[in-house]
Amino acid sequence: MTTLSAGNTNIGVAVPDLRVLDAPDDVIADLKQSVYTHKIVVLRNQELSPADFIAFGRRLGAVETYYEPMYHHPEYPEIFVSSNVKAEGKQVGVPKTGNFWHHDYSFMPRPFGLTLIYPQVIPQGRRGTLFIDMEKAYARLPAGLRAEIAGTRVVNSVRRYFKVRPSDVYRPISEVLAEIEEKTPAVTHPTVFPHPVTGNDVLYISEAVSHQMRDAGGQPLRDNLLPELFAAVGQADTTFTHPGIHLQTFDPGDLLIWDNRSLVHRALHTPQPEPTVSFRVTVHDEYDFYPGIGQ
Ligand code: 7UC
Ligand code: FE
Repeated sequence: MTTLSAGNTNIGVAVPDLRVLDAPDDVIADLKQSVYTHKIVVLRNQELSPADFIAFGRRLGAVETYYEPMYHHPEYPEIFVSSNVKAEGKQVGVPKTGNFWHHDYSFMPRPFGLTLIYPQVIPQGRRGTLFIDMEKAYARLPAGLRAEIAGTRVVNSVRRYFKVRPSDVYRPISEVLAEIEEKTPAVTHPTVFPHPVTGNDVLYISEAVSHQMRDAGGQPLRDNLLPELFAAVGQADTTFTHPGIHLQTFDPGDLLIWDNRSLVHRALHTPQPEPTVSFRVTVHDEYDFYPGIGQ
């Protein structure tokens, strides 16, 4: 394996030629371990059909199907499609996904540990995904902030980034908002939890979905605490030059796997959209997402 050069965050490792469907179980176990150690693994030179991609996901754990069908691959619902390319005049998947700091599924009661992205059509300009390692970010927080958030919880909701569906046109916005609250009510998670594999504490907040912090008794904490935390870790930096921010680029044939517990991420999109298509499979690994959450 070779270390990727991008950025100074020491995130990421590349694997040149792994036959992901034929590789023995112990090789897959090592691969998984390196996702937790290096946070991102880039598998180069992959040639997988949609069914192969899902089969590989199943070798890593239990595949989660996205709750909102608008994102599904027409033949393989387990694949989340991010695309601005119309197939025979029809929109497939959803354009401009994830253009905000988030963890996948952190607005759900039981998030998953691993995200796999397999880009299908890669734009020339502004390609890549930004990441922040929130394990490192927690370790670098000022001691005062670390003490203040000990034992607290964070409230997350998808409501600010829920994407209106074609079928929502002409619906009253109040009805759409009520549906979001009913189907995906706000959830609380620990603000900090130990990573089940590295054992290090992870700061689990994101600018897109985290909107309140509460003490152990459920009382709201001061309003400016979350913005201070976002600023400290780089999630408020609109120039993306904060030293904690890592840009991960990819080339055709690359398949990315990342640690969805410790990394927050954010997609880059071209202002003048060039064709972009990406397939995603998400996986619950064998560890509780955090202690006490259950399987
Ligand atoms: O459209 C999107 O950017 C999807 C986003 C709100 N959620 C992705 C996820 O897995 O949490
Ligand atoms: Fe995402």
